[in-house]
Amino acid sequence: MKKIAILNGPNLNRLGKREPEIYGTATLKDLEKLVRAEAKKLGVKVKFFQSNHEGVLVDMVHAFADFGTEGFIVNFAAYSHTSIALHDALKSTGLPAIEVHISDIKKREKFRRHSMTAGACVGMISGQGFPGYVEALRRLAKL
Ligand code: CA2
Repeated sequence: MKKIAILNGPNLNRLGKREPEIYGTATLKDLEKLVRAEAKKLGVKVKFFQSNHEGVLVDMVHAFADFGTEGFIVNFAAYSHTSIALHDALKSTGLPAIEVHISDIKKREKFRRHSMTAGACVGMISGQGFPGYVEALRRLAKL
């Protein structure tokens, strides 16, 4: 069974609490339920992890890779725009990653329009809400 890790970055544990016009009203737990349901259909094993700390996310990219993960879905949130460390961590695994953003980062503030980590990914899905994660899982399941 293919193993995929889903990593979420800073403040995504606050989903559903504020800014529903941008991120919707559902929570990170709701996202997990949605993705788990799709994983079941696809016959894929999924692991979820969220942290507000850049170094912890780097460590978890390494740990998931070392323990047999075959691909990543990443939403490093604000670190997507700044983190060479997370870019390099993904690259260091040699594994396929798809970056997901709930909102459309190209249509938001200038500082969100560039992703530092997308260059280490085989694809990016932005602005599709939670279904973006489901689509990313489908794509990785086919690789
Ligand atoms: O659209 C996305 O998925 C983002 O990665 C979300 C990040 C943001 O920094 C990126 O530019 C785009 C923000 C994470 C969640 O922030 C919240 C803010 C208020 C209430 C709940 C979550």
